[in-house]
Amino acid sequence: MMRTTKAIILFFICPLMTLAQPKPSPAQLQWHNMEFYLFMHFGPNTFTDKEWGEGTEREEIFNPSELDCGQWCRIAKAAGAKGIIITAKHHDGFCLWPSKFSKHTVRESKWKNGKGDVLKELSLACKKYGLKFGVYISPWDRNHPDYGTDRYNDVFVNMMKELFTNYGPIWELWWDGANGEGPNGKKQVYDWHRFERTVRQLSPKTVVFSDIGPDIRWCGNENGIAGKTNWNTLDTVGFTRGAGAPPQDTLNSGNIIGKNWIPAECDVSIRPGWFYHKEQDGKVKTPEQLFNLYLKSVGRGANLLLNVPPDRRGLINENDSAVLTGFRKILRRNFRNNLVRKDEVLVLLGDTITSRHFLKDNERVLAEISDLQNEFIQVHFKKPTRINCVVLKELIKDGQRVEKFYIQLRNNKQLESYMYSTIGQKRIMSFPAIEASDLMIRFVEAKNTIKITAVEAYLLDEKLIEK
Ligand code: FUL
Repeated sequence: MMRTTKAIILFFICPLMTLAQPKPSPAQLQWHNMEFYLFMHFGPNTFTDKEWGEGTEREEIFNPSELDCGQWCRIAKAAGAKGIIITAKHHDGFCLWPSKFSKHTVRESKWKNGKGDVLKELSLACKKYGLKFGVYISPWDRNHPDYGTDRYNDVFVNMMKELFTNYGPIWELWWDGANGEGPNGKKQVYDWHRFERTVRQLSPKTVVFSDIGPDIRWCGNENGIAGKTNWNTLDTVGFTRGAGAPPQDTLNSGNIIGKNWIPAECDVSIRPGWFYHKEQDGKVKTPEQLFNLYLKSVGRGANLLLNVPPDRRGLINENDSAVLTGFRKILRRNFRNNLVRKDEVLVLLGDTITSRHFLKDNERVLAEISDLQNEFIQVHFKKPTRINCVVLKELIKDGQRVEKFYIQLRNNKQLESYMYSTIGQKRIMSFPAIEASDLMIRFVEAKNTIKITAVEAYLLDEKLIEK
């Protein structure tokens, strides 16, 4: 009798538990596949050598001599980036489009006699080159006369309406957390609920970034580095954007039992500053440094948003573009040759093979593991293979489940073990090279049945392994 009651209760509770596990929305799932895209900080600061404009800069200083958004897109494509997010309005309030709700825009500048529109040019170029188009719009506005009053919330909503109506589809919208004083010395009380409603109504497929989402969260630093433990889930109750955001280490690793699916995006600049400064032409990161950042962002299940600021000509500088080409080459060369053949991947229960790769729900699940004590993945290489990198992926469409696992690499003389925590969209693990006859992946803790969609191994250039 007791047993039956228990069974009935479990029958009702279990599906609920599964339901309660956060999962990505279709738009977030698509976002996860974007992996790497470019950020472009461009505006009056490009011409004044500032990082934060005062909002008092004369509009005429914005005057790129050779602006070519096609060049930005060609370089983004060549770098393997899948989209571009541009600072449509930074904290100085200058609009890169002729907004009807501001008098501090490209229309008031000398560029193309006030007839230019950077957003129009970039959104069209992105379409032409097959890149996603995203927009950064700073809520903080050091120029707008209404900033610090209720009227500014209308202004901000109206500006977003212009963006969605005239330049869509907008794939990602970026809300910066900074909230300082405006021209009248007052800080704005933002109507975030209204801002969110506006986006959802006008463009339900747009993913919205801010410190705490709703769709994408900040990774807690501007160095482009996600946590070694990186949960796609976050609790946001009691937190706000900006000063009231969760602690940076929480943003960096997420919350293991977080209620909302809000994955991390890692933003970082290819140069020391966000905006272009000539004196930083010699300080562009190297292709190897970018590869290292890739391992620490994409390789930890986050996305990489790499800032490449156009210069005063309105072009991506030659130094930056050379580095991006180099980065793409390194990526291609090192991840070209997956040394694991699909038929070498086994899921073992003791000595018995329990499953090979199979198709499920139209998703290619390579291994499904529910008995953590006894089941594990084994790659038995046909012949000993030198590797220093293993890549795993989880089927995150069903939620993020792996909490703790270790990999073991074996040959007849050596057994090396490395412990890790989360996997998520992608986990890239690198270690000193070893000639392995077998690779074992053993799971220690998980929230639910584990579904692995990729098991890969590579031999990276020795100097590229994660330090
Ligand atoms: C920060 C801003 O204050 C910086 O200027 C830059 O835009 C960076 C991406 O976000 O909060």
